[in-house]
Amino acid sequence: MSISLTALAELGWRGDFQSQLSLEDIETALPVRVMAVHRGAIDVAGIAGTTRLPPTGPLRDEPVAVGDWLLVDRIGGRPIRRLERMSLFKRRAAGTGRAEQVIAANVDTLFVVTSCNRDFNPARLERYLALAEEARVTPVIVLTKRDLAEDAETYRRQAERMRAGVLVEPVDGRDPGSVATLSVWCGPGQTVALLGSSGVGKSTLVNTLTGITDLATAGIREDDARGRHTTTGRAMHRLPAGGWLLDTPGMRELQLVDVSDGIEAVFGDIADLARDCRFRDCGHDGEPGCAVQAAIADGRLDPDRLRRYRKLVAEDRFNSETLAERRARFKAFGKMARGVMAAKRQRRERP
Ligand SMILES: Nc1nc2c(ncn2[C@@H]2O[C@H](COP(=O)(O)OP(=O)(O)OP(=O)(O)O)[C@@H](O)[C@H]2O)c(=O)[nH]1
Ligand SMILES: [Mg+2]
Ligand SMILES: [Zn+2]
Repeated sequence: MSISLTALAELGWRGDFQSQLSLEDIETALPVRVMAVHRGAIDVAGIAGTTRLPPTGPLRDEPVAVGDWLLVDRIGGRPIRRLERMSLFKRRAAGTGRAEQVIAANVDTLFVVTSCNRDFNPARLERYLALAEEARVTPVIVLTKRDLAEDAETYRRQAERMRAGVLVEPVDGRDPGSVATLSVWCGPGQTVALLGSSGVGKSTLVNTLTGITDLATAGIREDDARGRHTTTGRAMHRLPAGGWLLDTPGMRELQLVDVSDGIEAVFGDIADLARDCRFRDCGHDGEPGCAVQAAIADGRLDPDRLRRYRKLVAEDRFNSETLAERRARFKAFGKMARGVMAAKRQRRERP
């Protein structure tokens, strides 16, 4: 049996995954994509349809995200290994350990959702763009509620300045005709995810894109740690255009941690200017020969953007450093605890 590449392509299979297969893999294994993650099991889809896998093999030792590609045994259907991801959204879990959690993998496009009204927030946009960059996902800024704005073009131009070359689409999220401009990113084999703060119109957009009237209630129900029922909905939803909408509640709580490269990329305009500052370590704070301040003085750079940049850098540094320190402390504690246990055992063993 040869692998049906068209069927796989519809699930988002790419050359980048194909090239990870050895000849032996091709003979003995089949690729499947993770469609939903439940506690203690995952749903995968491949050329043989959809199946549920128990947490064995790589699923036991390693967290798997919605959107991941796995290789499974052709005969037993058991998972063999996870393929390298083309993109990954992750976050730190809440609580003391703050382990890394994988949220969504192999996303092609991130719809960064914000609205054409007083909710429009440049700082938030820049933050989301930095997260997209870090996850290696192409962002598209979706400006909802264009019908409520007197001049949606003003918002579009402002959004376009958040990152050089970023695509911006103003839409009325309730109108299928208007949302149709997003269909280029929703075609066969394409995976999209959404990020945006409360009330900007994410659910409305999802409903219009999928044609499902209430996705929130179509989510997967499972018990949370306290035994309550919550709608988790960590799943991929089929889009009528042939693509996949990756819906995960974890996306909403993505924090700015370890995204310094993403920030530098989003604020590439400031980095470009800074190259012309007289001092290599210029703080753009009144030093002579500062190209950044010169750009502000003649209106090429918005002083607010420089402020927001500094704030994001500081925030990322604070979050990342604190976590590193915390990790080090836990490591030291673990070492101490193991030492105490070993000492106890030795004492017990001695007559
Ligand atoms: N006029 C207009 N109203 C919109 C548009 N998009 C969303 N709305 C309205 O805005 C409100 C909030 O939209 P939701 O889709 O629930 O927002 P959300 O982003 O899912 O919010 P959370 O679930 O809280 O994160 C609803 O009353 C929508 O009907 C739009 O493009 N135009
Ligand atoms: Mg919603
Ligand atoms: Zn400078």
